[in-house]
Amino acid sequence: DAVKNTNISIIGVPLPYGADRKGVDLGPNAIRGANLHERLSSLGYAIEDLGDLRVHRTLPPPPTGEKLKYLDEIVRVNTELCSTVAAEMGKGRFPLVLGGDHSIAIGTIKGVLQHVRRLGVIWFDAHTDVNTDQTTASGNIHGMSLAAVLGYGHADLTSVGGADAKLLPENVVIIGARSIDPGERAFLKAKGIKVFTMHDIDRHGMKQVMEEAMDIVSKDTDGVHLSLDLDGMDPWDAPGVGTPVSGGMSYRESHFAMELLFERNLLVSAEFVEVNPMLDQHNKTAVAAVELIGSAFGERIL
Ligand code: NNH
Ligand code: MN
Ligand code: MN
Ligand code: MN
Repeated sequence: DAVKNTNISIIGVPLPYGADRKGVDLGPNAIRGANLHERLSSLGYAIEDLGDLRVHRTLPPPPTGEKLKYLDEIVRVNTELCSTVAAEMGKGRFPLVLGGDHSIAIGTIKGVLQHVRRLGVIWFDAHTDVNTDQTTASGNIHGMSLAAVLGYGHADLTSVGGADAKLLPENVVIIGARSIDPGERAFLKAKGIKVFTMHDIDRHGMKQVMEEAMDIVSKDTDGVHLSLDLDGMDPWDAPGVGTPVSGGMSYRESHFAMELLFERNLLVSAEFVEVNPMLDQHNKTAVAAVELIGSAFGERIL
């Protein structure tokens, strides 16, 4: 078992272009505003907040039908994120990345892979994000990030941080899925990626799902990354997301999942993405993100 890392580096990535929706760029500060630092400090962690990566504020809209919207800026920011994450891990610190849209998983995971070659990933999401430019209906790159880190999709995305550093499909689990595109279904089947859908959570309960999930991602790996898309939660508890889907993980289910994750002490890195304060109610979604972070880092009710 890894020794608990008490040094956390916070990296904000105010990137909205992968979701092509205004407001996700405000996510990192909304999460900070929900008392992230205080929460982690009170748990005994030493925090260093590196601030936000620089993201262009305005870009010309992509042509209609574009299958890789804002590709260049997304690649540029993810490349910088990759080096930042790798540098922090090189100092023995735990990178905690705040989104921004889910395309930032490309930079985060590629950076982590530079230190943990045999990496497991837990992907909490209503979606499965395994589209490519060949299968996407939206052209939104946040729906392609998991495919990219597995080595599939446009070469500019798969080569961020080096094309040969990639995740193995048997070391990835997706939890909470309930909106899967036809091309994604085929991809998941072909690669044999384990998906715990909302149906599985209903049927077996979060305890069994998490135990199985953690067994899978920890088998023949040296660390686990948590990539948590807030739209995995039910929109009742996390309304401030760009693509809400009904029937998600409840407040307690998602907290319980984080508590179980902490007990196994598997995490080497984490990211919390897709918080959109412009679509939120009283910063509820950012508050939920901070509460989930608290649970993942050891907070207990009693
Ligand atoms: N699957 C859809 C797409 O590729 C939606 C993706 N939206 C997300 N993913 N929020 O997590 O466009
Ligand atoms: Mn996602
Ligand atoms: Mn999603
Ligand atoms: Mn494995």
